[in-house]
Amino acid sequence: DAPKAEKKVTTTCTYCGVGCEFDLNVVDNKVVRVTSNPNAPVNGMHTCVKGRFGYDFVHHPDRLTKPMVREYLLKGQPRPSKSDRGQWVETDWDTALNLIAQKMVSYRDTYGPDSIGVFSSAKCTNEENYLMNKFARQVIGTNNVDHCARLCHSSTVAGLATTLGSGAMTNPIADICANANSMLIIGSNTTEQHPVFGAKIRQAVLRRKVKLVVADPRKIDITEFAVLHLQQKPGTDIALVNGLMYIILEKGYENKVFIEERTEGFEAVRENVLQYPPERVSEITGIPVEQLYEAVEIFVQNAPMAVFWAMGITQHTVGVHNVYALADLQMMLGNFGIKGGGVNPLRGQNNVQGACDMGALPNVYPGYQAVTAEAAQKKFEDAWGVPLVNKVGRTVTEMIPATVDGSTKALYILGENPVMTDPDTNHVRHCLEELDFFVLQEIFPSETAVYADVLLPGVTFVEKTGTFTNTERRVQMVRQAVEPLGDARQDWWITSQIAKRIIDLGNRKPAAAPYAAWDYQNSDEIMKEIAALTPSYGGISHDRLNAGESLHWPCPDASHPGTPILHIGKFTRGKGLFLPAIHLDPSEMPDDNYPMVMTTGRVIYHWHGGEMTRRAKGLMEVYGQAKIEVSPSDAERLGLNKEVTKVKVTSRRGSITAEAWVTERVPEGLIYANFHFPENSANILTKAALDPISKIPEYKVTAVNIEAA
Ligand code: MGD
Ligand code: SF4
Repeated sequence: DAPKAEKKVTTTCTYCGVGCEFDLNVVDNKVVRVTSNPNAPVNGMHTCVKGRFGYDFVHHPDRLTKPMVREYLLKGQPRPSKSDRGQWVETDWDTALNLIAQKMVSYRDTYGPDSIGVFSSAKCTNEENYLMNKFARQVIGTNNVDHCARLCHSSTVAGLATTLGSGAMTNPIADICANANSMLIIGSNTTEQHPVFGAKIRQAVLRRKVKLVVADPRKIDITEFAVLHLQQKPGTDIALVNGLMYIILEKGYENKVFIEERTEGFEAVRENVLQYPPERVSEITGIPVEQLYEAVEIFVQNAPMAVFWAMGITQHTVGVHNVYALADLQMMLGNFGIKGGGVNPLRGQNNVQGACDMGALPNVYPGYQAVTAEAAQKKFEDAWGVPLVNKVGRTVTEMIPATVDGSTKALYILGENPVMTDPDTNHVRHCLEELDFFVLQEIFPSETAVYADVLLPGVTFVEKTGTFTNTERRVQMVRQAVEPLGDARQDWWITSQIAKRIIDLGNRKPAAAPYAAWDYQNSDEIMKEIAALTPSYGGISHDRLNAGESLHWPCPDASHPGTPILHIGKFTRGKGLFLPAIHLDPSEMPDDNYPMVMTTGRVIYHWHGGEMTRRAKGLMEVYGQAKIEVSPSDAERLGLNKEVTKVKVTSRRGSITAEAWVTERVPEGLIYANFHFPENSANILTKAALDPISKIPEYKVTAVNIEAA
């Protein structure tokens, strides 16, 4: 029996982009349980298993509680060897922070600001992400700042920003579930990855008889609620969506008035789509022609239709074109700026939407103000008191490989675990060995920490105050419930201390300017600076959120109620831009040596690199080791049985061995693996093949060989 709660603190979940709110029950500075809060705007009384039971990582003995520096640095000696950075020594904050400042100034002076890279964190608050953007740009003088959106929805942000002018979800989930008459879920395992949304969609299907079409290479759980499951081969979504548009045009179902009045570029898409007749599409995708016609009838007879997608669409070398195709489809049907419609990319991390909004991206300041736009550059130069660069910086997927030729010399990473989560783990390890100087700000000694020179103890979401922005663009409070463990500090405090010391030590001193300083006393002050410089957050404040308001950006001023639905009357960019999407094969196709396809993702019980969920007892009891989904026919061919339960999977980059889960969720020729456990992470196998526009890796298609182990 858990003891009676001393106090309850309402906060926002740290795991996924749904943004559930709940109460942390605290006794003796310890969270003892999570209980529902009926006023929670997105989820009401509902949470998923991670939100409810996944919190014991907070008090886990592995937590970092002291700054740590490698012994060789404290002794002023050379690094023991490339692959060995030597002993950790616990130290005090001043020693660690001063050392970082000296090193960063020396790299900037010797090799230039672009020799330093900054990774921000979608696990951290808006306020902390804003500071990481300011740190890179104002303090260091580089646009080399990015975060894990690069691995997740960079294709969405790039694709929708070009076609619509705004890269975010257009309609809130409550609106869609109340007003859509049909839905297309394409490349989103909604019930496992956004569980509370998955439950709401199921309810809409059961109670309102919404017609659900699921397009997914796997028979994921939500297909049970679908009237139609389109089971395309991985990497063929462009052909599928172009094929649907072909049929829409063939039948004359396109919304001519909407196309005429609200869009441009339609002719180019019409011509492109004519290259995708249903027979060709069926050949590329493996979907029967009749099902393509059936899907179109469902969407047209049951308007409005809302589209949902996630990483099944974005994590491809054609990720951006996948997004163009879905935006084109919805423009063709006129499903924008209305209740129950729109394009709805489901963002993964709790605050990946906010981290993008806050300018933790190499091409934009907060609020998507382009670094290449003169007016934006001047605005931030005037605000921060330093000259800024107008050249787009490097992405996460470029900064790490750039260690090999020495263009990245030093990295400052906040709350990311690239050794587990970037593609091609062996190569990532090699690249991190090449780094001269690496500061990691974490809550745990992660797999990536092996390569760090300084390890700074940040705090978890229950020890900090600030805001997260959920996938619906809804800004919500995160409230401190317990005191930080040991000497751990709020992440915004740590970044500010490093910034101040670099400014004091170096020769890049800001002129007097309204937001030049780093003297924040709390995260509320940072939010005021964000609001002043970010038009879409202009009216957002901790005061309004603490008073019970739930605000969707754009919210330009203090009296604005927020904007739940985007593109009403006109698109953010003016007219919606139709852009042709061209089908190309994935970077790796199966061949004689690697005849199977592996696709990858998470399972409901774990979170990405697993640092937090592998330290949650309840979750480990249910899912304590990696399992690879294998189809019954492949299992039979491989000779899997009660005694032979493991498989060895090999790609051109490495191999892993793990338990097989023989299941009809995957068709013959396809396996599904996750990246939660270091010894058999799918990323040992994946390839760093990037979309040329968004630079996202193709996590969803890898050619592999599989044998019984
Ligand atoms: P996480 O495991 O969430 O993944 O990539 P990452 O962001 O690297 O790492 C976050 C780290 O932050 C953890 O180590 C955690 O301990 C730490 N942390 C948590 N809270 C805090 C805090 O408040 N302060 C600090 N300082 N640290 C904190 C995720 C990335 O992975 C994403 S977003 C996607 S969508 C990709 N998906 C994907 C896939 O589908 N397949 C494959 N094969 N790989 C993938 N990798 C990608
Ligand atoms: Fe947390 Fe997402 Fe689960 Fe809600 S659905 S409790 S936000 S992990």
